[in-house]
Amino acid sequence: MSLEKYQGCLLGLALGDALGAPYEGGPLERTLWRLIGTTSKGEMRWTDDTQMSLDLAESLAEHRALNADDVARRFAASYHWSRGYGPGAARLLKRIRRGMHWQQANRAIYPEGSYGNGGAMRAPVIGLYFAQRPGMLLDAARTSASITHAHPLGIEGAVLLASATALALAGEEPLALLRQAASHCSSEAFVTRMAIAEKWLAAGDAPAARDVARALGNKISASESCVTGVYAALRFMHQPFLDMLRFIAAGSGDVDTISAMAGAVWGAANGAGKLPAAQLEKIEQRDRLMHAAAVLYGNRPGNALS
Ligand code: R7I
Ligand code: MG
Ligand code: MG
Ligand code: MG
Repeated sequence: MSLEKYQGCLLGLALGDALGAPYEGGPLERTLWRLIGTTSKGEMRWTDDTQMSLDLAESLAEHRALNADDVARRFAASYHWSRGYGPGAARLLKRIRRGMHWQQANRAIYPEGSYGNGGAMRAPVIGLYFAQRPGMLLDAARTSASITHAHPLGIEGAVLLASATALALAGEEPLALLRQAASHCSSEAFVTRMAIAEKWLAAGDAPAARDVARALGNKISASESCVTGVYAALRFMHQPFLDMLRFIAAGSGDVDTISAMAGAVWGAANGAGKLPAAQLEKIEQRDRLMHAAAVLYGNRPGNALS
């Protein structure tokens, strides 16, 4: 556990998001991002993945606990179409903003809750904050996801990313990390994919990006993206960050989110100092990201100084 690893995680998440965003979606979305993907100061913009991670981090920092009502309010207040939120998430956040309680609003969109990857893409923040409280981490991951992603698969994705992040902070090596993270998976969709990823890592295989996307997924649903993100982080854990992002982009699909998840786990393992400096220089709101990481680090339960 070090401040540098906390900053590596949040900056890695934001960099993965911003560098992956130009590859997300079809021709229409890519054209739109060429128009809105840069700030007026020439910085790289990030998307909903980073916005929701910051909202969650800043709420945890202020309340020194997971306060679901406050997190929901922050998500809704931050909503802006130009961050590229998922379609259901956009409708949900507008309802919360109009005053509907999140518990009622999210069931009004999808009766079983959303199984999109939006709950998992911000779960690394839960891994950071509860890194030294394994007994609280899983529950917090579930609660934080259920605000917008109450479907069991949406929640399972969040549990996977939160635990993978905490294990990366603790310095676990790829195969051991994967096995421990897999012990928290229960659905066939996740268990089957984690077993494939474990087999590849154990054998030292390096399947092509397209084959990984086909076997582990590259879509907007949690079950078809989270294992891919974790696998990419572990396969490239001891290789350059940008090689990992190129690999994910070559698999196409939900590139910003898979890169954000992989970037967070990779950054938690390697620390901010290993992130590519030129790209880091150009990311928007870098100071806010650094500050959020520092406050999560300082306030985390179990920290002797908190
Ligand atoms: O999961 P979510 O927040 O989207 C995140 C993605 C990331 O790629 C971001 O980068 C951003 O681009 O969006 O958004 P949701 O709308 O909750 O879920 C994503 C999609 O999954 C939905 O738009 C639906 O297509 C699908 N989906 C469902 N479809 C039917 N029934 C999710 N849950 C259901 C369901 O219960
Ligand atoms: Mg996004
Ligand atoms: Mg999008
Ligand atoms: Mg995405």
